[in-house]
Amino acid sequence: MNLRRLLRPLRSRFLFLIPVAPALLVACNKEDAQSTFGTSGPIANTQADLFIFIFWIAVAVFVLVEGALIYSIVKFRRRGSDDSLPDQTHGNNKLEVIWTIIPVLILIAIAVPTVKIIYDQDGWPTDQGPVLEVKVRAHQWWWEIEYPGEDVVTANEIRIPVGQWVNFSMHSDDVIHSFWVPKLAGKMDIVPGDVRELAMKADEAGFYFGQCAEFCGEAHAKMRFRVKAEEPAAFQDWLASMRRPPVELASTDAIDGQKIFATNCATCHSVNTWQAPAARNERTRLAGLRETFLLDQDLADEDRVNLIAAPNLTHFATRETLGAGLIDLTQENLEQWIADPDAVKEGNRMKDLAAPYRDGTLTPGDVRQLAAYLLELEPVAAGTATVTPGPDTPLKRGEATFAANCSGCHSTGDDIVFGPGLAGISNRGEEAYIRESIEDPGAFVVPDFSNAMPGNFGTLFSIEEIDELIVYLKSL
Ligand code: HEC
Ligand code: HEC
Ligand SMILES: [Cu+2]
Repeated sequence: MNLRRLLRPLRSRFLFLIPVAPALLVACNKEDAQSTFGTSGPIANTQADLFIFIFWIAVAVFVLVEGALIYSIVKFRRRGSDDSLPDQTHGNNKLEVIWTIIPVLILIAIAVPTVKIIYDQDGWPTDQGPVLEVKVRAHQWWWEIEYPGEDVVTANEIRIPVGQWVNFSMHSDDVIHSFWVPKLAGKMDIVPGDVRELAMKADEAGFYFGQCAEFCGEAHAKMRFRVKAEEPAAFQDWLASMRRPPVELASTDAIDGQKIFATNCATCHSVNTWQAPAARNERTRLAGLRETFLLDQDLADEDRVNLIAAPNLTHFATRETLGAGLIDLTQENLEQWIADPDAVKEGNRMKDLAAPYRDGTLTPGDVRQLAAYLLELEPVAAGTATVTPGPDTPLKRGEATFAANCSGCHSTGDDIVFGPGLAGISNRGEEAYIRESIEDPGAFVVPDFSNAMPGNFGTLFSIEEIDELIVYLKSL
């Protein structure tokens, strides 16, 4: 049989590879946002180098083994009508020892650098300056970000300084997720109930793509995020800006939007963590929302309060993306998100749970005003407001604590936001009742409301802070 005839069926069978091959090769483009070849930090660089090293060993093995195979097929093929058996080489000790030892040597050559790098990359170098700690908490399907000790909380976009080691300590509030910034480091699974740590460093400024890399439910593929690496001074400026108050709203749309937000959106989203107490409370607030959500699963439809932990929106206008790193933050995209979040990101919990979507009460006008409001949420310029003059009476301090911690659920009039309106609260009970309502809200649950007020204010606030709150509440 001649060789051409032998190869003919193969040729047609593998024709489909011709259109597919370029598609496969595209995955190797260094410039792509999630390419593991276009690396920008020491962790990813080392991992890519190790990959290339193993890749070339595999190429050499492939060429040698396939070469030997093809050579034997051609050289020892059956010729003419000679039916006699070729020489048999069973039990050739020399050959068998050689082809056992070679793979062992290859595996050792791969194992030594691999194991070394696994140990090297556990933690961070101790001789390269201070390490920035960033807390990441994964939620279905977005990321909560906290800078411990800085009183800064944000979501979905993580700012880090270029050239400094950053240690991400990661938790999950629900299922297993995986944190992956391909250009900076390999992925790390985040398991509920456990803390996982992953250190990395960005050598170049950039807006790096991140992606959850462990299937975690309906919107998993769209659970993205960004890491924005910027010069250390710019990073410090950003941290400081996150603690400054927002600019005064300028447009009437934004001012109207703020009211719509307070009644429809503030139950899940906070916009006030530029204030330190609110920033410190954000984690507990989100954990409380998560508990309400779990509790909700057991309730009949009419009893459900439908709350869930949601991304922090403080100074939202300074972000560049929306929907957990999914699309650019533009007026048009934002309006589309608010009008119908599911059209942008199928399965997200905002559309499922937020009351205005269940009741279909948001008008196109509301949507426009809400977007206008969110797009005006940015900090005042540095120097304009070095912390608004401290409220100095107990009443004023109580008011500030209330604005930062309670106003998302309570109006100071008669309107029900999520909890009861608090106007005239002192007529509803003695001071002891108000105190108990704050410190132990479960002790007496106001009829027709669910027991969904966070239970940790008693430990979160000092005795003075609670006294001030009561002074303020009694004034309503
Ligand atoms: C039931 C709780 C809940 C309510 C109420 C709610 N949201 Fe959301 N919102 C979420 C959740 C959860 C997400 C994250 C969705 C995702 O990315 O999977 C989200 C995401 C967002 C985002 C994108 C944030 C980001 O960083 O990508 C914006 C903007 C937003 N919501 C605005 C609003 C507005 C405006 C309202 C009021 C009309 C509102 N939300 C009401 C739960 C809620
Ligand atoms: C997550 C929403 C939420 C937050 C935040 C919240 N509350 Fe409440 N609050 C409720 C709900 C729901 C009730 C009614 C159920 C109950 O009595 O526990 C309530 C009840 C109350 C009552 C009793 C009202 C009455 O009519 O008798 C007081 C007083 C009160 N809250 C004060 C506060 C203060 C002060 C803060 C901030 C430190 C605060 N709440 C934060 C949801 C909230
Ligand atoms: Cu995930």
